Amino acid sequence: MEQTFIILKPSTISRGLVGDVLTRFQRKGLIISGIKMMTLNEAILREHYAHLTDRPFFPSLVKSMMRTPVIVMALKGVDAVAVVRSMVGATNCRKAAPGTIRGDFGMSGQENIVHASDSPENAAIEIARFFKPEEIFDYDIITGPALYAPDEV
Ligand code: IDP
Ligand code: MG
Repeated sequence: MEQTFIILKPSTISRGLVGDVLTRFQRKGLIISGIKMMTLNEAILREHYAHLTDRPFFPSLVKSMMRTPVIVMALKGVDAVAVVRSMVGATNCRKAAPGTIRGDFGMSGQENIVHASDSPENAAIEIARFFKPEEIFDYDIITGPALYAPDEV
């Protein structure tokens, strides 16, 4: 089953929204396969946001991502990457549709609550960047037959 990678950003930690955001993912039926709190540094952020290093807002983004510890997660589900991106919404919270996480919880382009992987390939790279193999868990969930039809998994 597909996995995606999420960061609950310092905006989520500072504003006390961890539970609200996590609840959305769990209610949707995504399975937490890894979760931990960590402090990010400039080196890992330069890798993670390599596509943005020459953008004028990059120094501000790095500073923002190091303002508090973050919570990183791996979430598992059928089509997990696309499902989570649609739940998260557009990058700028002011433009994100109501009903999405960014649309419901934020007002900023930079302070936009969560990171979510944009492809299965990048999800695998990001999970390997932020987690040790032994921090990712594969387990059966008791709701299995209520969550997917047999031919979906
Ligand atoms: P995404 O998070 O929706 O995938 P990316 O383009 O990958 O968006 O950008 C990564 C992060 O960089 C965003 O989530 C946001 O925090 C920040 N960012 C992107 N564009 C801007 C901008 O124009 N101004 C300030 N911050 C930005
Ligand atoms: Mg991105």
